[in-house]
Amino acid sequence: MKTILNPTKSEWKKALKRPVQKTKDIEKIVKPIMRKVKRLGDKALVKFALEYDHVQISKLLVSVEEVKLAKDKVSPELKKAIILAKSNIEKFHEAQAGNDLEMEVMPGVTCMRKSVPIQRVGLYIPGGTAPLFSTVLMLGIPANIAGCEEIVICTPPDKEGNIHPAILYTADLIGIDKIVKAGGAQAIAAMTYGTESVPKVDKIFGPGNQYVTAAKQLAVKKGVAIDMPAGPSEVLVYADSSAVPAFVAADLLSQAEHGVDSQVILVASSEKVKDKVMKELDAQLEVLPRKEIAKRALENSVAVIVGNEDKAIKLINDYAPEHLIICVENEEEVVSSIVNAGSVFIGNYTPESAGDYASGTNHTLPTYGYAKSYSGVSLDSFVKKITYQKITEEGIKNLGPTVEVMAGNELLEAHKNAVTIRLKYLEDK
Ligand code: HSO
Ligand code: ZN
Repeated sequence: MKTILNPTKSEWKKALKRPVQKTKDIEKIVKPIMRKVKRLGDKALVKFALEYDHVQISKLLVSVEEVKLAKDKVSPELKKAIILAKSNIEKFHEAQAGNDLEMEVMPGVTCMRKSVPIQRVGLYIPGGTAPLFSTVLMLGIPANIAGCEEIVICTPPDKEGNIHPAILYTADLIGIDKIVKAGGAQAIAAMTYGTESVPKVDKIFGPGNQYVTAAKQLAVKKGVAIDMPAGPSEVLVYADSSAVPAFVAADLLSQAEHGVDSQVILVASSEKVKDKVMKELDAQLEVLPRKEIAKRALENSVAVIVGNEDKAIKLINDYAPEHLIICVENEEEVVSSIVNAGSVFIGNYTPESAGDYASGTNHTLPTYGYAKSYSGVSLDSFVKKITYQKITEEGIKNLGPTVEVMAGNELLEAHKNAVTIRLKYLEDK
């Protein structure tokens, strides 16, 4: 991890630059995959599973028996943990409902807005080195609460053609029964176009590698919405002498172990704070099973020493981290000054891991600086808002002349006439 001391804005901009994503090269690989899935449907999914995942799949859809078997393989301890996480995530996401509104803006003119579920959603759950069954909770729970009609999960199988038992257990627990053994760009293509086994969906959610991300971007061009643009995962920890160095180091490492491209940033109030964290980091890194991944992620990572709090806040808002951990004396003021972050973790006893799994907030968050303009996944992500209006005779009399004047001045005579004809009708009545 390299260190920079009291940087100017241009220095920190350079040091905290995210790695450039080579989207064009990846698109070149992904486009033919998308086309093939569109043309050949399930056949293409089977073919790509053999080619990329080295597994021959006889049935793409997970069967009831497979789910049953998986349930027996999950330990009671893990089941208990997943059930508790589910309860917290449900509570927090259920509380996000209920912002429908209805108001009479002037006599006889009523406007309404109602949340309506997105009908068909596709959830992508990565497999690979870390099977993210927690993501099943984070995406499946709000989809259920929103009332989405059709929910499909796509997730890659292992070399034996099986899905990780905890993914199947979790999906079953929240009532999702359509699980397809498909990963990578081909899974996104299947949800974009629909195949014999995979329904075409209206919106695709979930994290994934660069191929999945590129495929999601291409899906957008085909009229399918996505949760958000994505880049590698990241955390920024802002620490002063009130932070426990061992905790800070543990948080940095928890993000670093996600992938070699993860970025972790430490903003320390002094060199002393930074040194203490680094010492802990080195010691903790040595004993991590995913040490090699974390080590490489740390190579892309930076410690910044910023003595001045205002400047630290400016740097954080400029970087717009996916996860922001704040461990400083002046906690409240710093928290209230944050305007760009995916999710904020406050104080020594709030590790990012809590939000990753079980506190109740969602862990699907904007990376790569998108926190400047995107929110993380929430109940809102699974609904769209329809507006309604109802105008009475009295209402059209009150509002009509205004519309006539505006339409006339935009030189849109037909618009104006749609009002005039009604007002005249009422006059003649
Ligand atoms: N930190 C990840 C989420 C996750 N962590 C899932 C563990 N499992 C999102 O950036
Ligand atoms: Zn994580």
